[in-house]
Amino acid sequence: MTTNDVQVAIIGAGFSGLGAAIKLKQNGFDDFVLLDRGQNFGGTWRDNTYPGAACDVPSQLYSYSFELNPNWTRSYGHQPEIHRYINDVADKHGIGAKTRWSSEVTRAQWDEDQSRWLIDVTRDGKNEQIRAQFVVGGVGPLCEPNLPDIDGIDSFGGKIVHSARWDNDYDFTGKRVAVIGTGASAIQLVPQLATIAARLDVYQRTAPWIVPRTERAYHPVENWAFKHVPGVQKLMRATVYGLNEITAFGLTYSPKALKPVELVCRTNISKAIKDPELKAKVTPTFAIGCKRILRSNDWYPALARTNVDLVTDGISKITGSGVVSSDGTEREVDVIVVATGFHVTDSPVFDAIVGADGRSLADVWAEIGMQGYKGTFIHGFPNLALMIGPSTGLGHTSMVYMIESQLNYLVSFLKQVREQGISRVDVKADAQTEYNEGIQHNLRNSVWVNGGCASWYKDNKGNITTLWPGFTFNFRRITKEFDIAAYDVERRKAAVPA
Ligand code: N01
Repeated sequence: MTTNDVQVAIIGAGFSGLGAAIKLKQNGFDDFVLLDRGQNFGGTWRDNTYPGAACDVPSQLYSYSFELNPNWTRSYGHQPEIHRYINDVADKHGIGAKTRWSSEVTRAQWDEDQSRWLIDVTRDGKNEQIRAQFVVGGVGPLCEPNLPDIDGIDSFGGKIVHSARWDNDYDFTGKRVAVIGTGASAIQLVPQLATIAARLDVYQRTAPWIVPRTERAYHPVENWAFKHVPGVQKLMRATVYGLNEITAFGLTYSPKALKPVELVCRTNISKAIKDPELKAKVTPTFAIGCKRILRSNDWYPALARTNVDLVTDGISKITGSGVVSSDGTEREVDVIVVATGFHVTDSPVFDAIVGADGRSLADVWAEIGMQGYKGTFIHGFPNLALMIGPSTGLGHTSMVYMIESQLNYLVSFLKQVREQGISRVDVKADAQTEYNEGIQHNLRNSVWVNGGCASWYKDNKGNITTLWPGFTFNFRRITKEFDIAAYDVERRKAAVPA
């Protein structure tokens, strides 16, 4: 088995990993490698190719600030366009040459004697090891599909496809389809399938709140202005950012402030659905914002179609030929689409990362919950920076903003490493604990805690460990400079004069 030495190994070539690679290169940290199990850049935007896949964050916010995209064709980007943007940025910065594709990281273990991370990689079926001083984890929280544990699912004789592992060669035309789930992915793919499927049964466990999607095509004059008139796109971006931050106030501090949004959603339902029974089924029973607020204009019209059935009885089992709901009805189908989300707080990736005391992230977090410091460093896991780590998720604006805040922190950290000859850092346990107490304190009045819903924002103990509570500019502020006082630091020993 070959072993390669690098200063920094970046895992994952999505927005986080690519951003890290660009920032490292720009700041003179050239000794790095980017590892990804896929074949091109994009991460979740490469993997989610289901029909209708699009972003529910305005396109003006869905780019790096240092690579604005004047060519967005719409006010909300669709998957092919976002995927293309990410790959164009990677090309422009020459990151492909630093990237190893088809490289699946199976384990990363901190070796105290060598003061290095030992990273096991399977590449095209062969095993390799990479020895790195620092690891940047850019695998993202939405990378491991969650397959529902439903009785009999393995016995289904037809096709099963997860929304994040779409089979674009399969023709849904004229098929009898069941879709399990009514989250962000399902509400985008169901309206598309509804127009071609013979029959579509949508299995809803919890009705989501849905606001209208104010999507429009950009006029060529707007694209021209984005490209040629200095400041226009930046001003538009700043305006959209500011408007979105208002929602953060309601979500975190005053859920009552979201009532007008709820009214908009109720009107949305009333306009599209006349049948009182269906209307009752699609009206959520928890406070708006507790689960991600979704955006769609075609979800309710799709449910109102004659070939679509919204099933709310719950699934009791899956047979060889169909889905049985809790009232005993079996609906036969050719294909089951599972739009059931991702392993967020229980990702298998956490088992593969093993820290200084031989315990994995999964072991540690099983004990204390998914905790970190500034979403990036984890006590006991020296020299590891996680992108979109604990308490960095958002319900109201672009994750790219959070990623760029973490990139600032990462670069500031690496600059101090370079300037001060730092060989090992580990965030102090008490700094991490205090930080997380602050997060939980800020969450206490939030809709995520008090809104009366179950969501993937919570871990299995019911704690919210995925979300950043409050305004994102506060996260930008606390990640501006690497605050070395919060860390235990070891420096390289000075060379002994001969
Ligand atoms: O997954 P989800 P998603 N039996 O976890 C249901 C991002 N995203 O892929 O609500 C029956 O939200 C589950 O029911 P319930 C975005 O951050 C972004 O849709 O738990 N049903 C729910 O309805 C989003 O939040 C974009 O009761 C089961 C659904 O499956 C995240 O990805 C687009 C079940 C899962 O919803 C995940 O979205 C798409 C079971 N056993 C996604 N298990 C953008 O536009 C689960 N469900 C940026």
